[in-house]
Amino acid sequence: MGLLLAKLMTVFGDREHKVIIVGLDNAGKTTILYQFLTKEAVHTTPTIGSNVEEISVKKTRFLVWDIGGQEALRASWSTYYCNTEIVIVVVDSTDRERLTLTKEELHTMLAHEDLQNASVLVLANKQDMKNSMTAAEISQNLTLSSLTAHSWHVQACCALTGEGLPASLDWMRSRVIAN
Ligand SMILES: Nc1nc2c(ncn2[C@@H]2O[C@H](COP(=O)(O)OP(=O)(O)OP(=O)(O)O)[C@@H](O)[C@H]2O)c(=O)[nH]1
Ligand SMILES: [Mg+2]
Repeated sequence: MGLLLAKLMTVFGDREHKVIIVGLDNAGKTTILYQFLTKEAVHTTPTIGSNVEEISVKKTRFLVWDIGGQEALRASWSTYYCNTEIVIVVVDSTDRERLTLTKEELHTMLAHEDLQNASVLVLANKQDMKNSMTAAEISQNLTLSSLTAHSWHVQACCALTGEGLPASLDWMRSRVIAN
């Protein structure tokens, strides 16, 4: 009965779902957060700490935490994990040099017990840049297929235009409804 009630509350939008946005500095996390919220590209500065906004998609409410990605801030990511239902990992698709570092951060993060039930959305951002890697290349380099314990999805996007972001929100909504 409790489970049924929780599911009905999810469908009818009474419960807020916690989402965190992580990824290396300069990946485009804050730009994505505000593109989700305002459907516009905002001017950003490097995030020290975090930003948090509520985003509604067809009555499903997400509380979305955008966390600073600079090296010194990454150790604090774990303080945001508790009760997270969806982890968004933003990748700068032009940043080939640091993709291995992203891979390490991703797999370390997903081994954390607080994220055992979280779904993972990888956003291959900056697709407007002509030298960007494709979503498939990023998926392969991050070895996403090895993530058997987590539901995951990779989506190409451009935070400046918003391309790919509505599809991302639809996937997020389908995940929380399925759970
Ligand atoms: N060309 C292009 N630039 C982008 C895109 N998304 C973000 N940027 C730019 O990338 C830079 C960094 O964006 P932010 O959103 O501040 O990056 P961040 O991941 O929040 O960085 P930290 O807060 O330091 O972790 C900014 O100059 C953005 O305008 C994109 O899709 N295409
Ligand atoms: Mg930021």
